[in-house]
Amino acid sequence: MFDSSAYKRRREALRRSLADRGLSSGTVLILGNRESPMNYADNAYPFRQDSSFLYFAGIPEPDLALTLDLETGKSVLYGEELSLDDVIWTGPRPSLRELAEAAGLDGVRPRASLAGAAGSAKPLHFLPPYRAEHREELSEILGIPPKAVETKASGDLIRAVIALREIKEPREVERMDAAADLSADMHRAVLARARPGVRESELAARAAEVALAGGAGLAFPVIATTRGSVLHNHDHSGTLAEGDLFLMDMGAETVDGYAGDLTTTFPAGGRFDPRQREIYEILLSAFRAATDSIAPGVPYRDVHFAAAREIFTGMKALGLARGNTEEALAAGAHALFFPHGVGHQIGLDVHDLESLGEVNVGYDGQPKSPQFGLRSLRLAKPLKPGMTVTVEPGIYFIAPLIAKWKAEKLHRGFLEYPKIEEWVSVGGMRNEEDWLVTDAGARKLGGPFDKDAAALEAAVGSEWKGNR
Ligand SMILES: [Mn+2]
Repeated sequence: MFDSSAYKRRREALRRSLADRGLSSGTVLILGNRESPMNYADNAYPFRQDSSFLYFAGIPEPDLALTLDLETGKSVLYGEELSLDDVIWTGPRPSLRELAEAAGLDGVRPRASLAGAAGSAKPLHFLPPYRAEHREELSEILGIPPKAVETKASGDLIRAVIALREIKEPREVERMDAAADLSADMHRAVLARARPGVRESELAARAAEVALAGGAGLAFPVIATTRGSVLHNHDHSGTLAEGDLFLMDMGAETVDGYAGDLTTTFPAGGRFDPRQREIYEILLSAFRAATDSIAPGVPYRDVHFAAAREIFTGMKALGLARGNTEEALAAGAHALFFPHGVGHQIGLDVHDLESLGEVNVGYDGQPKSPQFGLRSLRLAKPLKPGMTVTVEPGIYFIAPLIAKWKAEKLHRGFLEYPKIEEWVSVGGMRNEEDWLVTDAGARKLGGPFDKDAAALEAAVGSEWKGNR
């Protein structure tokens, strides 16, 4: 946890921001998460506190709730003291009063009294629930059906929380740097152990080992695969073979909840073949075009298109595409190779704030484009200093997608299907780093991590060569 003054200041800033939006009465309710059963009640998933609760109270314990009275500014922690029975199984934890003190909260009340207190609050401001138990609890508090709960979530609260959380404080940037560094260590460890014959699951395990040994956890389930053209491939049953590309998209979460999210693609045998190398160089130039364009005031949509432009231009140079690049980008032809967005905000959530609605977080409430490719862009709005984002262009040869577009004669003026089909064996690749928007432009989070082809080739399997 940070110092209690950090949380006090954040709650005060929230109250001011809501007042600026004309909201100065009623109560804000932020529900902490509960344990979530995996296959029976006592066998739970690893506990993860709600990120907004972490932001405003910092306490990583289950079954808590926080209220903020907008008139008085007083905040209350709702929870139950552990019984002796609990302590036998879980060990002691600080008393509620000590927890409240650590978070700079004004008082504590029994968790059981929350429904009554929240039910009488006029009005009650809450965030949209993403867990069934919160939907159910809010449904009971409000006396409305569970399905109606989302529609009653406070738009002003959503916008105020986004405005606060998306600008990282210096102490948060420090944690984001740490998350990026530990995530890079996971990637380096996998690079060092990779060679033909090693199983994907061994490399996934190696990555998790580094995260856990670093005192952290995983920010999201590991992607570690020789089939990089499957965008979110969580299968680890394959074995690395000479000629394969290996794609790993994984990151650590620090003990206080900050996420790293990096992707590296490298040749399993330590040498890109000529075609893989050509595409990898295009990927890196797309990546650099994207990071070079990050600056305050620049819409992230432009960063997306900076990468897309390099990819399409590169494909033209290889004879896989043709025509006017700007027209191709406007039509969405590049999305055959780059069907996802160039990145998203990152912070306490790996897709930061996504539970508050992608259109609110990434588009300032404006509608998203329905166009294939562009519709997967999670962040399009202008950047501000203090925002932390991922930059993750990718280039893929997705056989079913190519076959479908070819059959439908889609973007025939821009895409050379027979030529593209010759390159399908390259599969897919993505490169991802986490970046901070600064007053002057942007900087990478965490220390250097050389992604040049030669540097990756040298690092692959170094553990076996004993040269590191
Ligand atoms: Mn990402």
